[in-house]
Amino acid sequence: PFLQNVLSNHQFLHSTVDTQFIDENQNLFVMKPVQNRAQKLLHYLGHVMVNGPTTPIPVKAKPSSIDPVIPTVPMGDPSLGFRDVLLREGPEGFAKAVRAHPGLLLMDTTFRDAHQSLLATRVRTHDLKKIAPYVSHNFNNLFSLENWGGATFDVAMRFLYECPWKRLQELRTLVPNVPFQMLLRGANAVGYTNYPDNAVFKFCEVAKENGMDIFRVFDSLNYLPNMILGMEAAGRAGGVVEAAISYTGDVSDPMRQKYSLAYYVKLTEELMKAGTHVLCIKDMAGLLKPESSRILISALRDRYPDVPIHVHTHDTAGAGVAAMLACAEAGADVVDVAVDSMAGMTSQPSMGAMVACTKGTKLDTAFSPPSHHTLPPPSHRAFSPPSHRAFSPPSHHALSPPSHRAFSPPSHHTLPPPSHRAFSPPSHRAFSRPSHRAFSPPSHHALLSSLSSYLLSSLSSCLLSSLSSCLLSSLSSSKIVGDLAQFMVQNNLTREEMTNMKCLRWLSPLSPPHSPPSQVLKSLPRIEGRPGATLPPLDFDALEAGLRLLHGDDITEEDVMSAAMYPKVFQEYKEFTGSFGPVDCLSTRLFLDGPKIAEEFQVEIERGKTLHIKALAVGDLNKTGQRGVFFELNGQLRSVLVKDNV
Ligand code: 3PY
Ligand code: ZN
Repeated sequence: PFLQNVLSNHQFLHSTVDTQFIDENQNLFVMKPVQNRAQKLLHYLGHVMVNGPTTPIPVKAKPSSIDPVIPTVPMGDPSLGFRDVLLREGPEGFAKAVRAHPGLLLMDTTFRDAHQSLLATRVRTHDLKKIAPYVSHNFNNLFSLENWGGATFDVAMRFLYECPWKRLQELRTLVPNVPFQMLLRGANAVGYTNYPDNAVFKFCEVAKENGMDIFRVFDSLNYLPNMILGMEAAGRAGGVVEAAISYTGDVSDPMRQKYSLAYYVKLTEELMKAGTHVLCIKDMAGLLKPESSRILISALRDRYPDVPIHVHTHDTAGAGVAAMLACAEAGADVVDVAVDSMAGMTSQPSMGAMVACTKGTKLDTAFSPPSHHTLPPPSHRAFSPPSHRAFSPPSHHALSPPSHRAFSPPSHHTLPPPSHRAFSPPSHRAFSRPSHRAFSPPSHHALLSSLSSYLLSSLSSCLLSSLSSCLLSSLSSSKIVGDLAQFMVQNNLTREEMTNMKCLRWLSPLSPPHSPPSQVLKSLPRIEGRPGATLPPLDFDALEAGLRLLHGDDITEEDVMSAAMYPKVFQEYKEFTGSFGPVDCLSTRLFLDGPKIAEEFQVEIERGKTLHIKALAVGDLNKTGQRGVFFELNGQLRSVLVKDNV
């Protein structure tokens, strides 16, 4: 209003007023960065109000209209956890302590694989931060919290417009006691391509400096040279090295000899020689059954009594809890689970179920419900995630749902992370259910064709993205494998037909199993050996100088690593936040859907700097295809012009 008054003042406009004060205090008119950021955020909100979400959400989940209830934590530090052991005793001492631990240990994947598998990795730092203190206080006896790596690095920048490093730093501050774990795609780090070796080494070093503790290193094809490079990088950075064998086939089926017990034992021997601190079996397709679990884990436990064994699976077939119990009984030290509301289906088995199934046994996880309880919002009950409460004594059942939850014994397991509640029912629950078909050998042609839609909709994204860490080329192999599967199903093709097809060139450079590479690659160039070994080292200084030229001087070492992993994605992320400001400060509902008209809300853009915003109106379409969107910002009228894309 002040500016409007001045601008309509005749004397001011005709310079007949004394403006010496203004001339001498030009600095008052330099837009402060805060105002700049605020204006950019209004621009973002206006854009979402006019054009809808800026973030494609490939699952059918919709942002919930209910704001999540955040459970409170007591004042003071959380109890000690395994991270304290790690800091005190280093990776070797940590591994010993894990082996000596009497019960079954758990890794919670809720912050990484669970949402990568159910919600296309769309859970934002904003929400993870809100639930983090609760996790730190109540889940302090976890082996680790998987919260980084895999697809999170890429998606954070590409779709959430936030910095993956900031996520790590902020969570580290909020969770000082539980070890953090990440998924490192061997020599492909957190990308879909081959990097020069020095980029992988540097990446691990910076990750460790920012708070990462345990590096699960895998290669989707168990290509040892790629794995060993990743292990060396993690180890040299001072991290706990967890070498992960990708599991496929079925060791309990004598007819399936390609990936036999002997194959896994041999691979383990190599990884032990390479000095892994922890050994992981990574069942990224959810193929482990109780019997195969027993066979595999007891064989490895017998041969290597001192190494902690950690097992990862997906619950696609619904047998995850049974398989993980069998692993634990056969000598595994740690299994992966997700909080109940984010468990099951293509995600990990339910934490509540594992806790309940081991309670009072020698595998007791020592997880106990906290002494306080926050009622989940009603929307949560509408789609009932699996719940260990089904195991509760009958007297408890007498107070059955829905009202019983208001009175029920406190249970942290039913508390989803807030981010999950920010979405209404995840689509996977709406259209799928556990299916033993996840165990079917994919080469079974008749089955495959009947599975066409199932195949494409239910492969865990963990599986798909793991395939992408393939050594073959810079193309994303998950895309290649997906295309290949779709192509075969749609055209009703057998493996033999595929191998003999002239059009195979279309699929190059993927070589279907058993076909001679020459048939596929024809005259295309091929790489001998580990690709990273022959790439010239990355010049970090030159990269940093280039980034500074483009984006200014506040480029950090972490930004340089982001650009090294994903040059184009990083560039677009910087451009986006350059125009739209720190969108990571918005709540998930505002980020996805924008505010409702007349809604008032606060946005904390930095500690102690809160914007008070009210959405006022969206104007009519003007002649140039734009709309004015009107807000009140800290009590002042503001408007932005937004191009209407429809
Ligand atoms: C990834 O590479 O992101 C995975 O989750 C592998 O399973
Ligand atoms: Zn996984």
